[in-house]
Amino acid sequence: QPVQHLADYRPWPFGLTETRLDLTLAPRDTIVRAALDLAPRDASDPQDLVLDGGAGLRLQALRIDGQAPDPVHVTRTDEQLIIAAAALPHAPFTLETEVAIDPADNTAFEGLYLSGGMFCTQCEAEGFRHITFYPDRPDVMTTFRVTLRSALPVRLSNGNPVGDADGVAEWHDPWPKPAYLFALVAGDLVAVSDRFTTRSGRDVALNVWVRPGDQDRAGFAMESLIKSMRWDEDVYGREYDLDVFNIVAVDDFNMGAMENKGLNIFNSKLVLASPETATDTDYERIEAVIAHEYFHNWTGNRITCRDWFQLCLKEGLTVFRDQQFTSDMRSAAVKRIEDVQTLRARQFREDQGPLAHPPRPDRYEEINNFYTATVYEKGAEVIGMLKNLVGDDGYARALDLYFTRHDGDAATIEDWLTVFQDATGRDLTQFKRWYTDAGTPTLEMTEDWQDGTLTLTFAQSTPPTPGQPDKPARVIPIAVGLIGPNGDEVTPTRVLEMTEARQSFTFDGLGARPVVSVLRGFSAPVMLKRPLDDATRAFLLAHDTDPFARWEAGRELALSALTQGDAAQKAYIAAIGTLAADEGADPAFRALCLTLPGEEEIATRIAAGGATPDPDAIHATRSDLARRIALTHQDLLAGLYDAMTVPGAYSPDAQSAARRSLRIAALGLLSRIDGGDRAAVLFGIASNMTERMAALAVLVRLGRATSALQILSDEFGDNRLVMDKWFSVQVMAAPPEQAVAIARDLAAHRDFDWQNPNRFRALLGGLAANHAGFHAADGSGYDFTADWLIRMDAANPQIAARMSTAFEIWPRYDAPRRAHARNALERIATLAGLSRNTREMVSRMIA
Ligand code: B3K
Ligand code: ZN
Repeated sequence: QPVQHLADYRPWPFGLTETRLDLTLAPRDTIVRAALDLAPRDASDPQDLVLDGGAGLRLQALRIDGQAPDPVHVTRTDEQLIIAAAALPHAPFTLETEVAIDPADNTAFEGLYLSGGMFCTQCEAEGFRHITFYPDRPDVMTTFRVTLRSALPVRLSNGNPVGDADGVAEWHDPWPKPAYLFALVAGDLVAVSDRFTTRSGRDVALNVWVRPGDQDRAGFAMESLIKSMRWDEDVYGREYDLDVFNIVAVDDFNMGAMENKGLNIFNSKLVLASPETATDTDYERIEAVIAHEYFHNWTGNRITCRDWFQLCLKEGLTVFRDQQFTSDMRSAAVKRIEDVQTLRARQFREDQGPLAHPPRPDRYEEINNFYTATVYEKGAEVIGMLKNLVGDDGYARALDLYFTRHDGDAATIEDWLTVFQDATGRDLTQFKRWYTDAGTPTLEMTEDWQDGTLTLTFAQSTPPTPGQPDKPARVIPIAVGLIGPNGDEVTPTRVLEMTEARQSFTFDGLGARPVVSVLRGFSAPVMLKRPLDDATRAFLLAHDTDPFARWEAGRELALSALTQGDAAQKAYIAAIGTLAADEGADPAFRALCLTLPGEEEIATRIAAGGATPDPDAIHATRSDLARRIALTHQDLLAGLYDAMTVPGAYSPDAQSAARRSLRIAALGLLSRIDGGDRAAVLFGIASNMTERMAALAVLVRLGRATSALQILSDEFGDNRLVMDKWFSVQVMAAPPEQAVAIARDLAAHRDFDWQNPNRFRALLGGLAANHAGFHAADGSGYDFTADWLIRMDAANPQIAARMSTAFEIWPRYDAPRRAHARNALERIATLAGLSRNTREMVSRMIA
């Protein structure tokens, strides 16, 4: 398939008014009968009917208005079925097809497949074409009627149930939708059920479907769904629009979850949770992803994307909405810091390497390669900036207009920006660059103080990215507050709008020179550089009223402690000691301040400064600093560790989780000097998985986890999700010099079911997350990963291509490492039969 270009978009030349599907499910020879009610858009200009669908579809019948067309008018290519215009009526007609497919052989988990005896589907982005011949593009929207035939007890599809008897279920979805939102499930499932009444009085049946035996771990998912439905009504005025909402948990799933209309399908790790098996982080993720998929009902389903270049229209907005939801359910300050950490670790990293692309790309070969941190997380940041610029009222008016104007549409980024322009009167021409230009801008700030006037001068620049050598200036909203020498805020937060490459802003009438708190709330996704001494950073860490800026001051101090000398370390250690002891502060915030930046983030920072990161040195320096913190503050940390227990039964709420996070932060630091004794005790007595996993990670790092690992596998050997953790922690937390050898041993373990995406990610993703281990100087981490990518590519291209991003920043390392990485990538690139997915990724990386 050639490169797809945004500029080549053309509407489909037919209208589609209804799709009827009839499936007889079987592991092999599932029969799919499809009837499509079509009409040419322009009868005076006859067009061929081009349907997507490749060699995997065994065509058994083809009829136009009940008649088989003359075979000379029918062509099949590797990826399409083409019926010549000459064989088509000039008026509305019905196309019927019948194909046979083999879900049991579908190891790519795209289209219709089997997972543990259950039939399920994944159609985004282009999976529907593996089920039947169809115009598989998001701008073709229609209603669906589906008949499912299967002896399995539960048979689900989109929309409302019409009937279910004698192994035949019928579903009708009245809301027009593109094929990527189609889904079906058939299996031996049980439901946790509840009901929800929408504010206009619609009574909705809610079900979370799981395998028998898993019901007691599905309650939290249901609670999260109900909270999401209420929140979307309260905050966005968006109601649910069907009589049922089904969620199904599936063990084999390529990503997190999928927003199919009325039938969300989830990776079981984002549904199932109990205190004994899931961590606080798992609970928070479940709540957020249930919300995300539910919110897609309006931002994604009712209003979808015109084409896949517009993917961030639905994903950026839906991430932004789920972030708002989590801030409302939990601590807004902590959530913002967590989101910035994720953005830096994943998106800034992506922007720094050969895979950098804008939130709205204008070319791709394989769209599944563009479900990235840039499309999702940066897509959400761009909306946050927009909201900053137009204000809360402007944002609310624009969103109302978006929903009224575009309900039922397949829309574009242009449509989205036009709504903001129309609702607020603001010209967004320059703002649009955030969507079309790749790269993380660097923002430099200098200060000048004279006679009561403070002048802040900012300079922005963005390094070149693939295909985009020149980067014009962008609009950057810079939230600034001023703090007086005594620690009081003298100027509350104000958003400066930078539009030039270089621009100054003044604050006058000031009595004494203030300390500048800048980029409050991380008001723009940029790398800020400002000359600031450690004492001033420590002052901000103590006094800033903006929690993000306060945390950021600590982060900057930590980075300076890691790269500068002894004095910087002393300043940092003293400052975080004060903060950790501050009983007035949220324990989760204190935990975030006590946690050192990760090795990956440190490497990204070093590379952004133009230097070459040395993974071994980063690892050693970071470990030393952690040890120094522990030595200096051992009494304080031991006190926190003992005090931050949570009495009573486990609860995943934010306050309890906050206390556990501070306790765990203290545990991690103390383990640098107590030999892991506390962790060994905690692993033995803790009854919740949060503390057990934290203790286990410490024990793995210290090489004393043998018996703990044994205990965990004896207890949970038959629980896939716990065993995924068991695999990943051993590699992720391993001493770097042993990580590859441990990964190799685990890959030979009888429970390493590599075709299961979660298990594969646990091991290979665990290694990629061990920065110094993956980047082992002898190239062994690269070779091991390449071997497995090659093997996985033959079974499941999406997973292989996704995991290949472990290499995405290879050019920033030293020459010997670069040579090893290039060899590994070239070994993959030259493979015969490589998938389009992995080929595109690897060729972009070695271009
Ligand atoms: N829209 C899906 C992701 C589909 C990924 C296709 N490779 C889940 C989500 O973002 O909500
Ligand atoms: Zn999404």
